[in-house]
Amino acid sequence: MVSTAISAPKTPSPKVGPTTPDVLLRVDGLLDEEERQIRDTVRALVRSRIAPEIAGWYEAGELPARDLAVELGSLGLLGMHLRGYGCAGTSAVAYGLACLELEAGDSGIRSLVSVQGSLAMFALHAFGSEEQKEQWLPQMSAGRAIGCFGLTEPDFGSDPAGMRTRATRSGDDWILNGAKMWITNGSVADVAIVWARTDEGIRGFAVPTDTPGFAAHAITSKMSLRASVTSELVLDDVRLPDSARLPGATSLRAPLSCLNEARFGIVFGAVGAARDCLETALAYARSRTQFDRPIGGFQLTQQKLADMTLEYGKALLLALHLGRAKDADGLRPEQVSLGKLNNVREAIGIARTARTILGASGITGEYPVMRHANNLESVLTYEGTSEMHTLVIGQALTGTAAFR
Ligand code: TGC
Ligand code: FAD
Repeated sequence: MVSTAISAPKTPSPKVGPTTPDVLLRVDGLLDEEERQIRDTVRALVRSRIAPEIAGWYEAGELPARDLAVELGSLGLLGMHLRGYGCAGTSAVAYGLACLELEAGDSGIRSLVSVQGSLAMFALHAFGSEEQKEQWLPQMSAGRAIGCFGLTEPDFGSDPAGMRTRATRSGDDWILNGAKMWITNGSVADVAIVWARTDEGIRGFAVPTDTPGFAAHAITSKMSLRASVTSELVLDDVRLPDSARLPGATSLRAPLSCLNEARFGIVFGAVGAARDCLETALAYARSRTQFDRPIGGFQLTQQKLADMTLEYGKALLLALHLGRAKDADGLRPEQVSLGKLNNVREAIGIARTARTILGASGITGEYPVMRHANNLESVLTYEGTSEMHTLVIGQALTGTAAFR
């Protein structure tokens, strides 16, 4: 008789020695060869170029943005998910993984890349004329030109529909007047994508920053995102030809659709900041001794490490799920909101818990944890506050908008 017995499934014996969150979660198995390669390349760049310098840049409130842009451009990381015009044309997941690794270095580095590729370059790619694309995209993808994206104003942050910056017709030209606030890359930009109100509705303009009447003032005294350039833009009778207007942008929908791209990068990026905090806390817990034993041997510390690993893993899975869905058939804005709301919130939680494990050392710049925690406060606010993303999800679930 033929035996029908089914052999027992192979159960690996439990791991006794220390492991890492990524090994425990079998992260490598979630990625294909090309994705692992891109991840490893960006991780190596962060380890060799960013990690040794970032604490100093952060403390000084500086970023060598121009040099970094060229280095990031040479690796194909600027506008990497866009096609043509010198851009790499990678998948959304590959772009997300690059953001994850960059933000494991610092949110400011990911911001430089997000604003360049997902906001300024994406706006030109999606809404620009052929002439604008040819003029700006190749040099921006190489990092020879830097872009910024001016949507927020001093009196209109969460509610950009109220913007006061105005573009008025003057013969064949446009005259722009107004101010934009909190603009990443503003003072180092060669081109500013400026959103302005016209008689026909909201329009976008590619403003060369050497145009008379344009000025950018760096915002200093930040306690967060210190290794990132943040500026106020002032437009005082800036005269532009109609060829500077983005012809495909015909309403607020245009800038809001750029935000989806940058928010997607943050869904992954926040996971990178969380991972760096978790790995730092793990290493510290293994080496720091109190009461004659490593603090990692106490149950309370182990509970923190286990909970952080769970939330890190769930955030990574959510990011990958959204990335695969984006690559398959695109994401709706509220799906991006799910990822941004959860992953930034959990990354902040992980950073705060990691800080407790490091005790007093956790408040210093010697370790990256407090820097990530401070940065993540900006990440929670920019690209739509957590309240805005909650309301976007609420609107999707109920069909009722509760913004106003
Ligand atoms: P609402 O009436 O809902 O929408 C106006 C039109 O836009 C469409 N729409 C979107 N389209 C694409 N993607 C989205 N995410 C969209 N959200 C809305 C909408 O369908 C409508 O289209 P149409 O054709 O019917 O006219 O607009 P609202 O005024 O009620 O506002 C909605 C709200 C609150 C969700 C929106 O204003 C919002 O997202 N506010 C948050 C603002 C924000 O996130 N600002 C970010 C600035 S950039 C930045 O922070 C960079 S940080 C640096 C870095 O990334 O590193
Ligand atoms: P507000 O909109 O004034 O909100 C204040 C508080 O009120 C928040 O908690 C908010 O959630 C809450 N709130 C507002 N409306 C409601 C409501 N209807 N219901 C419930 N709560 C509500 N912008 C750009 O355009 N380009 C950039 O490159 C850029 N870079 C940035 C870099 C940094 C470091 C920072 C901090 C910000 C940047 N921003 C940029 C601006 C950012 O997008 C805004 O700060 C953000 O959209 C929130 O606007 P606000 O700060 O004016 O806050």
